[in-house]
Amino acid sequence: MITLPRLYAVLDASKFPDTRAICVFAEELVAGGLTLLQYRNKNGSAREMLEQSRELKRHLPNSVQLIMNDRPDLCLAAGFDGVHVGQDDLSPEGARKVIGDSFTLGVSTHNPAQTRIADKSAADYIAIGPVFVTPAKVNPDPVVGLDGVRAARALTRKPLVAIGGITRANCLSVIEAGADSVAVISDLLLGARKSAEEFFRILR
Ligand code: 3NM
Repeated sequence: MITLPRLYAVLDASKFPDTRAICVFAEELVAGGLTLLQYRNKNGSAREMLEQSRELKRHLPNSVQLIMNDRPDLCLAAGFDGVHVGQDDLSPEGARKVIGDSFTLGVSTHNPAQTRIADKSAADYIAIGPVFVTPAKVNPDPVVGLDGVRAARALTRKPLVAIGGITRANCLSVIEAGADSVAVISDLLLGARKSAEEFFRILR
């Protein structure tokens, strides 16, 4: 069973003007204690994703785990450590065939039926969300709330990552509801280092 750090940062490429800004942001997060980062780019071409993710890898210490969103092929091509798939991407089993057993594999779920299936799947960890209203996802699923986190916790012993609208102000309640880790986009964007440090302080 893998262990997830309390803070799971999601770097959404659409929030940055260029690759340099992406790398500076990631380095700041790492200076704030971050050890696991997902690269997410819903609008870029595969070529742009590969270029940006390779640059990220080049800028960060090898001790930082890098997770590719959606694309097992780009995970391998970029030399990342794992991939995170959604309900419309390759299934966990399909993704596992591409990346093999030694890579980390996560899957997004949004309701108990999906969490049950994910629990029996090839995924190493399960994400549940959106916990709260989120500004960062187009067409999000219905908010599951803290009760949704508790329900997911009851359905799986796999590491559970909560996502969606999580901030320094509400993250402790999410961990207390049973999540092992909180995944965050927006509340890291302003002052990355300080924000990461504060998440770790609150969730120690
Ligand atoms: N996935 P923020 S919610 C990328 O419910 C993503 O699976 C979600 O961004 C899900 O921390 C979400 O700004 C957006 O709310 C998370």
